[in-house]
Amino acid sequence: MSPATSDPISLTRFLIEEKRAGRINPELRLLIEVVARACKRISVAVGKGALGGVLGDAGSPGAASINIQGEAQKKLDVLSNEILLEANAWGGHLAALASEEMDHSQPIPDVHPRGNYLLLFDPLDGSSNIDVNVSVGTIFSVLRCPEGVTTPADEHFLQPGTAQVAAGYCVYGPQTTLVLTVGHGTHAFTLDREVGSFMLTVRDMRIPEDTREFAVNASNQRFWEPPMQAYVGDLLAGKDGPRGKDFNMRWIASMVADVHRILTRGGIFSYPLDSKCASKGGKLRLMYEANPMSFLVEQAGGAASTGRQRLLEVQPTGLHQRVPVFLGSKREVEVAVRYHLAHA
Ligand code: AFP
Ligand code: FBP
Repeated sequence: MSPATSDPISLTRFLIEEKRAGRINPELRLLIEVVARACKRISVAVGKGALGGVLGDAGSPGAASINIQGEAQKKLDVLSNEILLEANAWGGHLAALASEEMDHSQPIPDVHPRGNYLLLFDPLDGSSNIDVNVSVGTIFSVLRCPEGVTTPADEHFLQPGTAQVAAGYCVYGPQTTLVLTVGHGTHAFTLDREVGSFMLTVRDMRIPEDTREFAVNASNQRFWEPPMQAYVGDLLAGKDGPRGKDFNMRWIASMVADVHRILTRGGIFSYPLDSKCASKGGKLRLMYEANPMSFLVEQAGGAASTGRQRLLEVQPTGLHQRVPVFLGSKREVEVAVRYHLAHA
């Protein structure tokens, strides 16, 4: 991982240089700038917390607002969704957008010009953390609108993760950090709050191939499949067990924050199949969480799998489809996959 040079590079300059290098076109450049601008607004709202009146559940007392996932929405979920929708409606770079918080995708209204890209986002991931002042984030994924489609619908979004042209997340923590890939490495930009610009702080993040750290919600242990029981059992056995080394565990319950730690210092993140979520296919969302994070992780030298298949090759069948997820340090993900394939 190479630290940023002494010559400060803003996100705007970085994107112009990517365009000059022929890695992105002007439309994609604008799209990323608009998403980054929306993330700045969300960062301000998250930072205000109770002072901005944005904590707590959306809806009225006794009648919580429920999203398509069947989860009670937080006020900041709704606000972040509105910020992203409004910011992306009029720029002419998008054909349609889809959000984890909305039942269906939305084509860009006819009053605005339509572009060639499809944008998917989870406006505020890890929202159970908002009210307790722990890191949350925004995740996004960009696909091409299929050729000849003028009014995109849900089915046009059902492209495998390998078709993504860009992906990223913004983590709202002690710092606000945007992590981005356009398919040529994974790069981190820290928000300079005084200047209001995202500045390149890590070019080419690299995830160590080996690790001694894992992230899982251990309270689900009794619901896991046998291969996951065996895998974590061996991690916990430490240096006296078959793995021959001690492992540490971290779980923030905010995928953005957990993945950011793993991109920064290695580790394996897992949300496996369990008997509570088996009928849904898993807990995490393929299109809004697993695919963009897998793209970022692979571009940083890591790996991402369902336990049985490369995540980016899963053919989506629904906009809100769920999948099991294992991602992070390459060799550790390979070990987790071996346990799953051995029990196939
Ligand atoms: P919310 O955005 O609904 O809080 O869900 C966050 C999340 O999808 C992901 O970011 C976490 O890794 C995971 O759920 C946490 O799951 P547990 O509640 O089982 O710990
Ligand atoms: P650091 O400040 O050195 O990171 O230590 C933090 C801490 O003392 C507590 O804040 C935290 O609950 C605990 O260590 C974490 O311990 P462990 O590493 O065993 O999970």
